[in-house]
Amino acid sequence: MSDNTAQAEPELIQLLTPDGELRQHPDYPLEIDAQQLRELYRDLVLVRRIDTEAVALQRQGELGLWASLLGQEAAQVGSGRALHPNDVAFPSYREHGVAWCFGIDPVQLLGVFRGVTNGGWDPNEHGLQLYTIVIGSQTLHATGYAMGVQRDGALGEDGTAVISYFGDGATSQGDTSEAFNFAAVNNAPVVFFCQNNQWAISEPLERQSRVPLCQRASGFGFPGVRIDGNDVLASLAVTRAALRNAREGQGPMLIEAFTYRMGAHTTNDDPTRYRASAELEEWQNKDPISRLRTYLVNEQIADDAFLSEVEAEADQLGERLRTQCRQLPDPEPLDIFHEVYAEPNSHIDRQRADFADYLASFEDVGTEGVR
Ligand SMILES: Cc1ncc(C[n+]2csc(CCOP(=O)(O)OP(=O)(O)O)c2C)c(N)n1
Repeated sequence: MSDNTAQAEPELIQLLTPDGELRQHPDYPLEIDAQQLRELYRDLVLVRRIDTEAVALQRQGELGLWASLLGQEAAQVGSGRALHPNDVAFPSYREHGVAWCFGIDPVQLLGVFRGVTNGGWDPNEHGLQLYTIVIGSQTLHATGYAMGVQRDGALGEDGTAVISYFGDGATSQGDTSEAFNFAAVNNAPVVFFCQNNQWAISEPLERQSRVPLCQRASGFGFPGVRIDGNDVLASLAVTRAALRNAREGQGPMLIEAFTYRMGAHTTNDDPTRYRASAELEEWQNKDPISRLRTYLVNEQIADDAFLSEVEAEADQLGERLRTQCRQLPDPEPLDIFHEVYAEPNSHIDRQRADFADYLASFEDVGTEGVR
């Protein structure tokens, strides 16, 4: 392919520089007070601690797997805190920071990766749909839901906006292109939040797209922007604007959060086999937490007492997760058939009965041992 197909780099929307300096952006003015800034810092630190503990628990054999969000905390917390109570999110499997913003107890996330629950939480209770492993499929689920919101007339200031989280790799899935097109032609109230963490397991970004991902949106007829995904304030301001536009009936928007997966793809992966350590070091200098801490300290919004308080809270959270993860009860074998369909289903009933008979056929397991 000739070089003249390469595109100019789009603007990187950034409010907080890696050195911790705050700038206003003409299109995305941010109103935020000192208390809200401290809360964002607390969120980032606690979310990172959830991740660190979960990786350690997996190494100790307490979880089957974990998908680390290390490096992506700002993209997730900023966008998660932009959501209104009526908004609904469709996540991938790495959205632990978004789950935190929805008030999901992180022990429920551990339950998913320990394999002791079929889903983890009730989506109707929290507005966060279940984690999705089938890459890109949640973009279609989100778009369909958003079209439903539109048909219910549930738009407006107190209405519902929908957000779908996915990765750079997911943009190569047909589902994602179909979702973009459906959302565009129906003017659906959905925000596509792509965390471009530069890697889809071992596939680098240049193998996903010849054009910057945010520019994909224009071909479908809706706006797309690139934000600094390690800047929690850019993520908050731009997602807030996109959700507001969606609620007001202005249709979809694509946000490409330009970030980096600092850890492995999952605990099953070894990134040293396919990427250079210099790349990781470069991104460590853009760490999302240290830049906010620098800003808060320089502006005297946070003092040593506050920073130690947050650290102590993270220690307590870590201890609770270690204890409660080990206490999660193992499911009964027949629980696998729960919540497959919302309504009773004869196929599932038959499979459950067959499996119960099979279990009962073992000498040491009576029917009272199964539910
Ligand atoms: C439809 C489908 N194809 C392939 C896979 C296997 N798979 C799991 S994760 C992954 C990479 C996803 O990369 P990306 O969308 O960038 O998200 P990230 O893991 O980096 O957050 C792939 C190909 C899958 N889960 N679903």
